[in-house]
Amino acid sequence: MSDIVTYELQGNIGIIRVNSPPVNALSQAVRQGLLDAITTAQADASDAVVLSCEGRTFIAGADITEFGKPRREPMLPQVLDALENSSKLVVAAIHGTAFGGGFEVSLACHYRCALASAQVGLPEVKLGLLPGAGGTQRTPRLSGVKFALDMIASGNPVAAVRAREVGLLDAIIEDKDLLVGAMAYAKQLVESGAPMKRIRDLSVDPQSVEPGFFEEARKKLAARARGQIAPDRIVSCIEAAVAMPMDEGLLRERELFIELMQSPESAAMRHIFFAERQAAKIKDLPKDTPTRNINSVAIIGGGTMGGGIAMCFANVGIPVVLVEIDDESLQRGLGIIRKNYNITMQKGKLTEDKMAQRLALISGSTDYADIAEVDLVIEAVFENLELKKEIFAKLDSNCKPGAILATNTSYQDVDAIAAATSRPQDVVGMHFFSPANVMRLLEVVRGEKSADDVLATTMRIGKKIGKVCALSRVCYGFIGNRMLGGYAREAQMLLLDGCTPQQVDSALERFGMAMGPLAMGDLAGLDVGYKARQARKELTDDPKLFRMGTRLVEMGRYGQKTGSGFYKYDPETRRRMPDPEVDTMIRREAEKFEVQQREVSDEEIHARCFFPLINEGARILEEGIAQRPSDIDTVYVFGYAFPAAKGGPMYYADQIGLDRVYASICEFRDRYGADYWQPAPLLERLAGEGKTFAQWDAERNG
Ligand code: 3H9
Repeated sequence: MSDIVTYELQGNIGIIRVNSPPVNALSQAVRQGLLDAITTAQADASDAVVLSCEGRTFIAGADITEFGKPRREPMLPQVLDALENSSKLVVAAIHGTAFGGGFEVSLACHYRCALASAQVGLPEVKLGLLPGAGGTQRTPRLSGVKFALDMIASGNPVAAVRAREVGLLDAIIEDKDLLVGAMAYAKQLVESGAPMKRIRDLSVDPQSVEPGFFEEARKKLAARARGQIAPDRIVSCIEAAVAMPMDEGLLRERELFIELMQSPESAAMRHIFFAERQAAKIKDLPKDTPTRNINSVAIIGGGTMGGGIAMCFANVGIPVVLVEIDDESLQRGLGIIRKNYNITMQKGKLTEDKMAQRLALISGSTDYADIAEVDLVIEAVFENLELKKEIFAKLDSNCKPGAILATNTSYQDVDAIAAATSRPQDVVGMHFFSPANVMRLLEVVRGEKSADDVLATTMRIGKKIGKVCALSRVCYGFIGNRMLGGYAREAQMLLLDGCTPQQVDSALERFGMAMGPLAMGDLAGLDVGYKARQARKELTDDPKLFRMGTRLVEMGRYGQKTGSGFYKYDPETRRRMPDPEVDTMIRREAEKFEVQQREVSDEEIHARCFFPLINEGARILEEGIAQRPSDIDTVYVFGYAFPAAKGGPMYYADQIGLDRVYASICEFRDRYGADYWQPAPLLERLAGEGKTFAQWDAERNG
């Protein structure tokens, strides 16, 4: 037997231990080890077998690194059959996260016990997949159809106590030592003559499913699936669990699992899974770079952004001081935080106790002397470089040596801000996205002089507060906002060419964007972009540039906050509606600029909006602003709601071919001018060599 899976007999209990760091994923070696261990147990003196894992978690799923590679026996279903058909009673002992194939392993056991802190889940949908080792058939047999469908289609984890309530777990182990508790539980089952509970022997009562239930579920899921097929196939599997005997249901599940495994959508989502984890790694920093302790935080500025950031820290138990210029602003800021928590509580997502605990961690001050001892300060005031410099000079004279001084700026020069202090090595950018307590992305901006341990600490704390971190060097707008310029520009240019706002937005939403750029402009406020453009002297003075946004602001249409922008908004529901007044304005502008309006295809809308993203991404890579193409994908998926099922803009470009992207950009340059369209040198080179961004990245890293 391997070291990865061991088996030993203690008294009348056999113990299978999986030890395959970091997360005990079901690699070929683990599958083989499990099969060998359960086979051994059949012939020894054990009355029952406990399956447990070493390290931080129970089996966290199939080994995703093996996907797309040649099959290597034994396959997981064979291992599960051996567990389920074992003549000795098998008890899974769960700690950490029993996810995907890991939870499916436990479902093939006869009983499941877990620590209260454990979670179970079937997150395959987040990889464009479905549970492919019986999860769709066994889960509804235990928890009922509705719970199973919610759990599998959302991919969200279920806390052990809840899982016990719905029947997915049989016992919660109170003992601190899970193995001791699980062995006692197994003994008790043996002594009480508990039956070998094989979930396959249960069935789902068809009467428990209301007529039309699956149709309705399909419709709801399609509305939020943004073109993904996995949710639909999950419904088909659960339907099979109700309508078919176990073996037929398993076959159906396998067939649909294989279909998804081969889909471009799953390949893209798996790319994002690894891209997300890779993005947090800083190439030139050794793994063992020391980090500083962060036990207290101050936020300068109690506006929407500052308040949201404060909540991120309070949510993980770190005390935060919110600093404002006067008491009135402070009370307003604290009031917004309270209101936000209240809304979450009313939605049932937070208990009153938890809310009180979190609020108690947030205090306020108007005096910098009160933040002298904090470990991390995040400045979140409005975008004015002079003001930020002033604040950093004040932080420099008030904060203890070694405190990390971070700015949440979206655009400003982090090096100029750092230069306002005597300790630029302690300064870093932490660019949160709004609403900061919800959005997953955190761009960590590395200043010229940011110290290694400051960067390593910022990455660590970012992960602690639940963010997906990606590193950017300093430039205007960093990775995300810098790339966005051309995307937003073309969305408006398309209007001049004859598109309506809803045509542009819908085409991009059909592609999978959560919200089209014009509707997004209305949400953010058109006046915000208008003011930012006025401050940017380097922009071309072509009057057509952002003409529509400018005209709308001049008309007093700032977006949702004034009830109208590119659209008009229902005051009750905030639903967007096309506005004939906007269509007329667009036509007039086109006439003025002598633009011949025409029919524009979805394909052109995609190319005009996404290719500038890709082109700027190529420049960002060449300049070393982003470390890797996959970091850019991470930024776009987690910060800008680019569909994960398309893998991010750089991955998408690789799939459609850089030669095609390059050729289109050249065509647009000939049509619209080189001020707007100029292929990035890296794109031009790779297109010529027939390479992808991923290949370029792999070659660079040897
Ligand atoms: C499946 O199970 C299909 C089956 O239904 C059917 C089969 C027939 N495989 O996230 P972390 C690596 S689909 C390989 O930073 P955390 C990860 O890349 C799978 N590697 O840790 C990273 O590597 P590195 C269903 C994996 O503590 C390291 O482990 N399961 C896998 O923040 C640490 O990861 C899932 O989708 C894997 N399955 O979170 C669960 N998982 O250090 C996916 C992780 O080189 N995993 N790695 O960068 C997770 O959700 C989180 O990793 C977990 C730990 C919550 C477990």
